[in-house]
Amino acid sequence: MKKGLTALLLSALLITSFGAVSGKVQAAPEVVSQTILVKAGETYDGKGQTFVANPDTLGDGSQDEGQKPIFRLENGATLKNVIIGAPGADGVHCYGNATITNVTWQDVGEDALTLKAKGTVNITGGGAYKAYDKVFQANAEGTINIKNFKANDIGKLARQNGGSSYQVNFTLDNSDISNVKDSIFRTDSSKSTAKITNTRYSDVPTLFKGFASGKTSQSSNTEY
Ligand code: DGU
Ligand code: CA
Ligand code: CA
Repeated sequence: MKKGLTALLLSALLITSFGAVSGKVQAAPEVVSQTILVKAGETYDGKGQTFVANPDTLGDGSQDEGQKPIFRLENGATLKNVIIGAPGADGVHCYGNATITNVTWQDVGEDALTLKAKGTVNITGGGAYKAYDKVFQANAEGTINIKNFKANDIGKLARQNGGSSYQVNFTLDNSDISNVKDSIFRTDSSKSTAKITNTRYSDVPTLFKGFASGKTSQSSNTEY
């Protein structure tokens, strides 16, 4: 119908020009060829920009180990308002305490974020999608707190490095987790703990895997 088509074209034009004027059109992804370093105590605000790895220098986002991160956070650094697209390589590496706010992994690479040195990582907002295996990886003792987060189509939400016996405390609060292949939290350490509160989940075979008895708790969660 001619009238309908004209109206459609006109609205498309309006939306496009409104986007351009308001500056809300998504910029092209930034291709990162060398890991971006966020120094101790400093904040990197991505302002909603999408970042992808240069597969030739950081990694192709496959399950191959040894890929490099897109962001490396020193102790006490903050990463916020960042979208990590594909390829995601080895995501974000945290050396000590870190604050991760409103960071979304659209297509998780080898994994999304790794705790590489003792510390507490507070992840608030954002989400992780299409993780063949792990989203968050704890390769050092510490705490990983996940809040107001979304995850869909993942292997595990968080995994303590296989075979390690240090203590990791995991918490998940007020989040939406769906289509999980393995579990939400997994460890091999009898010292580690995990707690899930106020979370909605669907298609999750096991919430906790490998934890010693009495080390896990869950409350006010909804399975749908
Ligand atoms: O034995 O150490 O998957 O940091 C396996 C490896 C493996 C780590 C981990 C990671 O657990 O490479 O990506
Ligand atoms: Ca790995
Ligand atoms: Ca990794």
